[in-house]
Amino acid sequence: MAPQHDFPPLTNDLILRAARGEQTERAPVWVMRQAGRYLPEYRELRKNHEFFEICQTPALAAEFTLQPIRRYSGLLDAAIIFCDIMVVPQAMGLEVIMNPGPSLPNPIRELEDLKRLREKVDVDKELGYVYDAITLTRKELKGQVPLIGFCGAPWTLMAYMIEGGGSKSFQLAKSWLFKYPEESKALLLKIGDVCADYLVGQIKAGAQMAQVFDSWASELSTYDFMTFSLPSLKHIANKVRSRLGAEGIPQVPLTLFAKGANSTLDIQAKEAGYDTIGLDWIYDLATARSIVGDGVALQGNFDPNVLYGGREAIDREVKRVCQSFLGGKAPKAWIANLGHGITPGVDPDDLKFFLECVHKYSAAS
Ligand code: 1CP
Repeated sequence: MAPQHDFPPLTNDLILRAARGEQTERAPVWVMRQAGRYLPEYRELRKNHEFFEICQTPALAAEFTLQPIRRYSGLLDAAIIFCDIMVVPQAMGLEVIMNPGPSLPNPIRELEDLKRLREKVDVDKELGYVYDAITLTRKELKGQVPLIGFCGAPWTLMAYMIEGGGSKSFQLAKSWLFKYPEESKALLLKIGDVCADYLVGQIKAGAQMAQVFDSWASELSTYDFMTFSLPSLKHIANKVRSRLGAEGIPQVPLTLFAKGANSTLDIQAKEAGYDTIGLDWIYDLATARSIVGDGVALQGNFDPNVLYGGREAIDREVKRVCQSFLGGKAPKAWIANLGHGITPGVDPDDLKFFLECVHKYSAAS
C-alpha cells in the first residue's frame, strides 16, 4: 500500500529532476550539515535541549530542519531531516551520547561484544520518532523544497561502534577488518539491513530523497572499500528498492556519499545502485563526470573552506567551477553542494553569498 499522507504540493522539484539525470535551468543547491552550529538560531535553541532529545522530539527536529530553509528562503533547494547517523547503533542496542561528537561508553571491542547487539531490530519501533519528525517536517515545509532522509553507511557506523567515537587512525576498527574479515562482513550486512529498513521507513513517512553517508570510506584502501563497504552499500540500495517495489511505494532518488573513495568512483557509479554520487573536493567535476559516465547524477563538490575565503574568493571559485564544468550550458544531472559538511565557524551571510553565486553562475548564459 502506498503511504496515505496528504502533503502540500511541491513547488520546487529542481533537485529531484537533477537526481533523475535531467537538465535543469540552474544547479539545485543544498549544503551538508546545513542545520548546524554555524547558525546563531541553532546555537540559541540548542542551549535548551540535548542533541538526541531534539532528534526524538518531532516538533524540535522539524524546527531545526526548517531553520536554514527560512533563513535562506528561495536559495536552498532541499531540506535534510535533523537527526544523526548514530541513531542506528542506538537502535541496535548500543548507548551513544553526543559529547560534542558521538561517543559510545561501551563500544564493541571483542567478538563476544557482538552479543550486546539486538538480534532482531524492530526498526520502525526504535526509530519511529524519526518517521514522525519527517512527516511533520513535510507538512511544515508546505512544499517549498523536497525533504532528504539519510543514514550512515555500515562501515562508518561500524567504525564508530568499535572505536567508541571519532578517531585519527581508526586502528581498532581497521584491525577488526584484518583480524575478523568474515565477522566484519557479517556485521556490515547486519547494519546494512537495519539501514535499509530505516530508509524505507523514512521514505514511507515522506522523505523524497535519501542519502547514505560513508564519511570514513576515506580510511579504506581500494581493496578494503570493495571488499567490506561496497557490498553493504549495494545491499542497502537493493533492499530499499525491492521493498518499495513490493509495497507499491514510488521509488525516490538515492545518493551515495563515500567520502575519500575517489579511486572507486567508476565502481560506485556502475555497481553500487545509487542515482547520485556525492563527491568530496578532490576531483574536479569534469574529471569525475568522465570517470562515472552519464548514468548517474553528481553532487558536490566545493571545498567547505572556500566559505572562509571571503566574498571575492567565493565568487571567484563558484564562477570558476561553473564555467569549467558547464561552459555556459545549462547543468545536467548536477546537484551543487560542498564536498563535506559546513563547519561551525562559517559566517551565515557568507553561506548566503555562496548560494547566490551558485544560482547566478550555474544558470545557462
Ligand atoms: O553540538 C551539536 O549541536 C551537534 C552537532 C551535530 C549536528 C548538527 C552533530 C554531532 N550531528 C548533527 C546533525 C547531523 N549529522 C545531520 C543533520 C543535519 C544537517 O545535515 O543539516 C547529518 C546529516 C549528520 C550526519 C553525520 N553525523 C555524519 C555524516 C556526515 C559527515 O559530516 O561526515 C557523521 C560522520 C556524523 C557524526 C557526528 N555527529 C556529530 C558530529 C560532530 C559528528 C562528526 C564528528 C565526529 O566524529 O566527532
